[in-house]
Amino acid sequence: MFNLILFGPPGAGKGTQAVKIAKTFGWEHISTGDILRAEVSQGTPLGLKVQSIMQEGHLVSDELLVAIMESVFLNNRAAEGFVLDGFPRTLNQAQELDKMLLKHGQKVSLVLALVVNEEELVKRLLKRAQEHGRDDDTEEVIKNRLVQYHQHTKPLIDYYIEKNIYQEVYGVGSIEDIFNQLCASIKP
Ligand code: B4P
Repeated sequence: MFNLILFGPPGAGKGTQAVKIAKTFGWEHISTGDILRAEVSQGTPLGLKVQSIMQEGHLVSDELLVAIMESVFLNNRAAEGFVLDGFPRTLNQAQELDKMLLKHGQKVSLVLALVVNEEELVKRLLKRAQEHGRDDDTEEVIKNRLVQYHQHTKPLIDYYIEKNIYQEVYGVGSIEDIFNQLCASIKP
């Protein structure tokens, strides 16, 4: 089983590329953002709990995310690979993911990071706000999401460099060119 993490700040193109990679390699695409948004739109107890946290651009608790991911893995045991998009986002989530995979004789195979400058990130997310009206794509909330990224998620880079499974791809340019570069790094 190939376990790929697509890594990067909000707006880097993780969601966009994860869909294409999953389709090309026949793997399961797991977007924690999509899972949480579906819970919110269905008004489930979990959705009600996380709605305001997401609207403010904060991170949902590790405990909830780890429980969600555990059930996703259990429900997809036949998958040949996973593309994780938006998870892990904290050191604790990364450690819990390792433990979870180890329990099933698995490990993270590769972390591919999309590198995009902050000006471009904000531009993309504001454009998406105009097109799709996502609650967390306002200027104020985008700023907070970037702060959260720098404080909690960016430190994961060192964690994965130490494990020798971290690679970067420049994430500015055409979606197709970036996709081709990502694919060139994936060797299942
Ligand atoms: P996510 O849904 O993961 O949101 P995101 O980080 O903004 O990434 P997204 O996938 O949407 O952006 P993308 O780069 O694809 O998370 C939302 C919230 O959920 C978080 O703030 C948090 O509250 C919660 N959450 C999720 N996971 C969590 C976790 N593990 N722990 C705690 N909380 C969690 O695309 C951005 C835009 O750029 C798109 O409009 C796209 O069309 C465009 N784009 C893509 N590639 C481009 C390119 N090459 N050129 C120009 N535009 C491009």
